[in-house]
Amino acid sequence: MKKTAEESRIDVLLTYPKDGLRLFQSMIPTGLVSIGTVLQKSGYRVAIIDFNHYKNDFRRQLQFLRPRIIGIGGTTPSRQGSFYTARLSKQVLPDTVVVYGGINATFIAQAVLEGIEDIDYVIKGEAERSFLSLCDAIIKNKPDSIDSIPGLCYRNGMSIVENKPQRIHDLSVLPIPNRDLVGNHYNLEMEFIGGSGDYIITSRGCPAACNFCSASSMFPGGVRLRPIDSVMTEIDYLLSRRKLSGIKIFDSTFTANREHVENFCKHVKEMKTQWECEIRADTVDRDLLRIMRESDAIISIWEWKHRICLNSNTFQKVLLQSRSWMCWQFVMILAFALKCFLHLGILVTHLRNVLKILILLITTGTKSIFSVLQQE
Ligand code: B12
Ligand code: SF4
Repeated sequence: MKKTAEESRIDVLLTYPKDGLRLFQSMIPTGLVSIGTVLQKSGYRVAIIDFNHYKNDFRRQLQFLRPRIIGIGGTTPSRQGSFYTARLSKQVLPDTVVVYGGINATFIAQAVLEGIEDIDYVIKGEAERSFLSLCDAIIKNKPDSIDSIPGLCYRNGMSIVENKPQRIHDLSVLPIPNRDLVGNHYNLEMEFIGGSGDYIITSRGCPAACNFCSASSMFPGGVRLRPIDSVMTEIDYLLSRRKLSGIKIFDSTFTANREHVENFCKHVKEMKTQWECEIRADTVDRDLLRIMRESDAIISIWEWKHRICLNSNTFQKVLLQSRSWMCWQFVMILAFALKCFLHLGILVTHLRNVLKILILLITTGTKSIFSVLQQE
């Protein structure tokens, strides 16, 4: 039977922009799905559109769904897609509230609200609870509560108000992300195990604060762990949905807490599935690697974020079982040398750019420099 206009209406539409580069595997937008699950559990009617897997007419679908609130996520490289979604949403449904959030929004909230009028609110940081509070305020008509929502940023006359983001201390309060919200068209090609897999996040945050990485600013205050029961229930859920070759752990730094890893390894053995993860080399030792290996892990090692993949099963076994620990040390030194080499390359590029701008300044004068750069 055809749905009536009121039946087809939803409360919240969450969208994820297209990865224009198309360089990567298709993976579910976990942050959005986590928010969607929390809203759904609180009784809101939620839909998610991931534009990486979308072939319909967005305008027509907007008219059909008529969401009260549209949440838009995305990364820095995909931000133009996020802004375009905001523009289309306001063109079709001018009264719908448009909210932008996620890793890019968190760091440029003020600039977004100053420059993009199609976006009504930005939510900084972890948004499961803040988004729920915003829905309660708008849909249940409690406008007075808006100014106290953590992480919420909005225009107030000529100024921009930016509330302090919320840190969800206890991750056990979050439900397991409901993958049915995004459908079954995701196929994560397992990098090291091979075959098709899926991914999970077992912790938030990172104890390090590398200056090129947003992990510890996005999820500040160190590492928070999900309870192991919840992690295992999620793995069980993933394995029950479809045939998978393995699971990928995509935490910022999975091996930041040794006890967590040991606990994970102990329990994951019972699942009889292979798993892979990327680690920071200085957070593990030989014993921990052995424990991981014995629980069917395929490990890829990052040394100061330059990755050396020990992706051959045999090579890992040889490394861990024989006396070839020296080989491991060698790999670390090699990685460090690689890092120095790359950084030197970046430095040279920067110096070349500075030199180029100086030459332009001298030859063209300051007035025309921007037009010259634009032409270039
Ligand atoms: C899995 C992953 C990927 C997957 C994408 C999967 C997907 N569809 O999301 C792949 C491999 C494709 C990928 C690619 C890239 N990635 Co990536 N990726 C990750 C990773 C490891 C996990 C993401 C995740 O699930 N996090 C867990 C969830 C719970 O957190 P979250 O997504 O941040 O969501 C929370 C908040 O952001 C917020 N939120 C999220 N969405 C929304 C939407 C609304 C409306 C609101 C209000 C709030 C909100 O609430 C959520 C719940 O609390 C993160 C690191 C990390 N640990 O987060 C990097 C990370 C997101 N990636 C990063 C980078 C740099 C990239 C690449 C640019 C790499 C490259 N050099 O090419 C590309 C970009 C591709 C593109 N064009 O967008 C950076 C992002 C930096 C930035 N400023 O954008 C991160 C943070 C890694 C880092 N520490 O530097 N990535
Ligand atoms: S260790 Fe990794 S996740 Fe942590 S801050 Fe450094 S690069 Fe980011």
